[in-house]
Amino acid sequence: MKITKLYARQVLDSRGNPTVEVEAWFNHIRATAIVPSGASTGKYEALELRDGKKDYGGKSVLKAVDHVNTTIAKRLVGMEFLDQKAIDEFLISLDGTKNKGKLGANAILGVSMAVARLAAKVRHEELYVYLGELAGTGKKNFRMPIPFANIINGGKHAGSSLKIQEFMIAPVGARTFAQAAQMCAETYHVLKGLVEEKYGKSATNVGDEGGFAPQLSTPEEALELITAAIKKAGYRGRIKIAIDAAASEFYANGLYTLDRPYTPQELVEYWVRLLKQYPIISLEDPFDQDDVDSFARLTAIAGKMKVIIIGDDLLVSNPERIQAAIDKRLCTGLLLKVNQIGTVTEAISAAKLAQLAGWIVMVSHRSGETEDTFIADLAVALGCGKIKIGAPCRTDRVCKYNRLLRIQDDKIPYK
Ligand code: 2PG
Ligand code: MG
Repeated sequence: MKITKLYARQVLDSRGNPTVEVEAWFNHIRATAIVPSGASTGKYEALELRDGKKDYGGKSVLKAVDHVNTTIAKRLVGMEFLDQKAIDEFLISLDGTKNKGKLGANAILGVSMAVARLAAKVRHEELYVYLGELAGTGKKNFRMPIPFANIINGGKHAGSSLKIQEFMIAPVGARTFAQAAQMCAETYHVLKGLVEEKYGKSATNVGDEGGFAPQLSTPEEALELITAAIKKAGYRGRIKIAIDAAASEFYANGLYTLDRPYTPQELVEYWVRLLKQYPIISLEDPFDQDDVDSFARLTAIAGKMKVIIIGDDLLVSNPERIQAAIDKRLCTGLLLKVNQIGTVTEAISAAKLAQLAGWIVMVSHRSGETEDTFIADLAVALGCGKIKIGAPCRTDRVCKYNRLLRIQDDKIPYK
């Protein structure tokens, strides 16, 4: 079965920035995909091609759209689409650069995801079933993931002075995904009340991922609020906490600037104190992407405390960087973002490599999202048991919860 038409257009993401939507066609059957976009992007990510002209403040993606409609369509129309690996390898070689900088990772990923959706559609399979086949997971390994809900937003995703980017809740004690979603939503609403009480009504405005963004300045303030909300919602012990520091964003000249400048060693000690004090189960990007010594130091300590250290900017979902991190024991978890690497096949390889090393894998959204729910299916297909999809607020986040609620009805077990 061959692709009969490929078409891309510019659409908008949740921040009102342009992004690439791709349609892949087989006769009258059409499958679409929309590419997400980050704000705290790692410096080793595949290249998101933006026009840099005056439209949309330099952010239009018409060049990437044009690459799909001309260079890529010219070669892909007529190609077998049931062979995802061949399609993705072809796209990689057509680009020819290491960071997908010629065609743009946004152009390539849009095509890669749309082709996978087309294949699932033509085979009358749910997307997660098809992705499971690509990953070689097998139906018995499909799992509903624990949602990691970012309910206090800071860093580049909010307008407060909180340097740490994400404070998440993880309903590890739920029995089903529906219960997990309910626990997140209820705690979120209790938190809203607490935030309003303490910081006033305007503090309940939300950041890019739907979490609240009150004027907090220390991580402890955020953790106290969340701990109180969990307790008041009645979920003490059943909801744990996770942090994404996105530390590359507050690192310069060898120092991390939080409430004051911290040396890498001071920051290691600070994290250990926080891990001891609060029910934190995972800590993402606690250090800058190049500060590998600190990653290794904290990972060794956190392992004994059963806390997962997750690499995001550090790994950029890139199998080569993941392998290096496995060898050097830099972390124990992979944050998997399809647009950091740029094709479905490479994203699946990244996940399998991490799983093989005994790491956990957490599939993740970007701060700039859309109505596309591809990552919900991917998490179920990989059976990885964890997904980061923001707060249960705003349709760009809620659509992932809702897709998972629908998949759950196929009787997929939780966790
Ligand atoms: C992160 C992500 C998603 P961004 O750092 O993990 O939460 O943010 O998409 O801005 O890189
Ligand atoms: Mg991150």
